[in-house]
Amino acid sequence: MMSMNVCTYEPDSPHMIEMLPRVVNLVVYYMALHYYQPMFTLIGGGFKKLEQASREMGSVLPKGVHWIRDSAVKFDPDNKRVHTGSGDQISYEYMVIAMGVALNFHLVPGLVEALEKDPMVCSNYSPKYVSKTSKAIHAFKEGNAIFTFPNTPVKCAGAPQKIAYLTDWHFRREGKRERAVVMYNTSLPVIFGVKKYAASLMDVVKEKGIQLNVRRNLVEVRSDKKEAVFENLDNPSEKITYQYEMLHATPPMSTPEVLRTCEKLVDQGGFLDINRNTLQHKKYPNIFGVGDCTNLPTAKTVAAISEQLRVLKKNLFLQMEGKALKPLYDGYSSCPLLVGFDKCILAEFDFDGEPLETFPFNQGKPMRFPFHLKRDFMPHLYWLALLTGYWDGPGRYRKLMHLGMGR
Ligand code: UQ1
Repeated sequence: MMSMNVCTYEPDSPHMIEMLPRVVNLVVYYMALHYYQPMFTLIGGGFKKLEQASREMGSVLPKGVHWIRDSAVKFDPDNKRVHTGSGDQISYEYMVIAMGVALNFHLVPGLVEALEKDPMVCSNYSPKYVSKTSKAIHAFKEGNAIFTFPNTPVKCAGAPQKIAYLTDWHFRREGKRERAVVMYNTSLPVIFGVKKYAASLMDVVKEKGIQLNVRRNLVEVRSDKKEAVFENLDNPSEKITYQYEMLHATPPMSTPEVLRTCEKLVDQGGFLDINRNTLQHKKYPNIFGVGDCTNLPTAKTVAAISEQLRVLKKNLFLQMEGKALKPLYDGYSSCPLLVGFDKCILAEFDFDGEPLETFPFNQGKPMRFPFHLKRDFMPHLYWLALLTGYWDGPGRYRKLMHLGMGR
């Protein structure tokens, strides 16, 4: 049995590695590569290559961190232990759980088979299928290009529609847009959960002639007939079948099984049950959480994680020193919504869906500057500053940009 001070654990499908370079001394994790997943939209869109989004895991872990190439198979929070796949037990004093979410392609009958066999079925969500997307866009001739959003919480809630906009852009350039129906079928009742940006996105949808169907959930793919079956979530007995020429699927997501089945740690939805302002577990004060596996009621993005890291660093140390925690997290999250090749709406908002914009201009308007921020600047910010512990969100810059006024 090993004994360590702080243990953070990353299983097979992290959104980002969410670690605390100066605090963590143990990482339980077994993936060989680490992916910068915000780049996956650009890879699917044909503007970047998968190799540009990955690094060797060993090269991004901070020096001094002990890397256990293993997986957690059971949490035992009462005895402060984690059981691993190889039969070890790790005891801890404090634990940060940052597991990300699992991609459950297998929960949609026929989807895995379609992704494996049909070159026109793709998903930007998986490194296995993301490179298929741009090939499918170029191979498309005519018919329905269908994009889906599942009936579960997802990471990067903008990604399922961003690829629809990039596809529309390619179709126009290749002169085949009139022969295509670009259809976005979402389980949500709205295009986006934050009012201000939903209004801008509705203008984009109208302008591009995209068919938006709300409350539609993908329940089956029949690749032999090129059919995608959706249920109407307002009337689940009603099934709607569409013929597809191209299908971009966003899989249902959940926390990984080891966490989801640990009732002591999770809420009813299976997400790590933490205080939304301090990031401390609601029952176990020596456990904290960040990122996609938590039940923080905000959008699951790396931008959100960057702000959560600041709060986590502060509160974990306060807890270790026996002091009162600070309710610092306001739900900040951000989603750079690409609405074409060179235009972006930079959504930034809090728990209440109120805009928290960094720059002193209206970020609800599609603009070129945030596109460059997303394509050219963010990857460097991630590799060089976030993973090394220097970037903890744009909060302080927002105050500067607004000359100390506002939040
Ligand atoms: C951000 O901090 C971040 O993490 C590095 C992202 O992920 C790639 C983002 O997309 C965004 C928008 C932010 C927020 C930063 C600024 C400068 C607005």
